[in-house]
Amino acid sequence: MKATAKAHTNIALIKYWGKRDESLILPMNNSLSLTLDGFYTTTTAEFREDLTADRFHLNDRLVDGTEYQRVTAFLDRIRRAAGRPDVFADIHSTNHVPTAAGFASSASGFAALAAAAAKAIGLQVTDPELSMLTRQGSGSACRSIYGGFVEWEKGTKADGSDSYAVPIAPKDHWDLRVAAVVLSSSEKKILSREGMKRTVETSPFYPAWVDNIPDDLAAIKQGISQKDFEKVGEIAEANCLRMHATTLAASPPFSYWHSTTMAIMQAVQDLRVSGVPAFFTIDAGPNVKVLYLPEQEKIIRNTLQEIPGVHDVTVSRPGEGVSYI
Ligand code: 2P0
Repeated sequence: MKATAKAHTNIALIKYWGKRDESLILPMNNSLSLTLDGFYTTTTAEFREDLTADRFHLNDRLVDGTEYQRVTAFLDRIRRAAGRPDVFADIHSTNHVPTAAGFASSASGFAALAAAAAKAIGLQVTDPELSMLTRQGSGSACRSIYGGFVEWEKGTKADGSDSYAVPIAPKDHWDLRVAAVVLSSSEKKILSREGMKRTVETSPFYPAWVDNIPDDLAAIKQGISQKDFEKVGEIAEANCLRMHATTLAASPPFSYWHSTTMAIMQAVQDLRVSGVPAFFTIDAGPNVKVLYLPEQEKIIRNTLQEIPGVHDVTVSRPGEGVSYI
């Protein structure tokens, strides 16, 4: 009753922002991401008859508190699905993240945990079923089941049985690059879970966000299929800005950006003015991801590393989906 899985994190080009069901983690809108090869989690799950509670080790440290509660609540779902409410698990996870700042990566974490735990307990699942299961640990993680470009279908059913990820194009379809720019001070003040909830409940901009998604999705899927970098980059950057605009209109208002975040955004826009195609996207934190094509690697790296307040720049290529080791 032991299995090990590896999953990569993903960056959303069309963001998941807002839930219609908080318990089942059902989103208000479809989202679309690229799985990245630079950041991944490996997790070993072992279910044992002699354990009286789950144990969760992250990077060789025994975890307790909220983080542990989230993992054990997720394992409860796996136990229920497998019809084995009586067995507990020993979980060992390692986050392979090139820097200590930011990128705790619940996406790769829950995807690796779901795959390892389902296999270890003997649950036979298809990829869509695994994605659905993973979604209930963390929404964005359901996209990390697949490599390359991935869409998470929001679904319309109340039980969540039609809300899972679907592969759009494999990782070898297009050699896009994503530079993850980590800031020196990247303390995240408002967790994405709280941030999206406050936005859904209080931001008058939120309905406009939801209304705009089908147009962005249709256009970006066409851009991905045609490998039209300008089109994909423009839509991703605009979609990111719209998501962040919803937080400014929330009550009380909030923003994930630091001054360095804005300096990086400006630098990327300046690069475009000087003829270098590059676009940014930002999640629920101050770090920035920059999209570009391989031929721009040198100028992108040099430009980003020189910005004051930038701690680290790590480049990813499209990554693969979940695998078993
Ligand atoms: C995304 N984010 O699509 C968006 C963009 C942040 C901004 O998914 O509550 O950690 O576990 O479902 O997946 C972050 O939210 O939230 C996220 P839960 P999650 O990647």
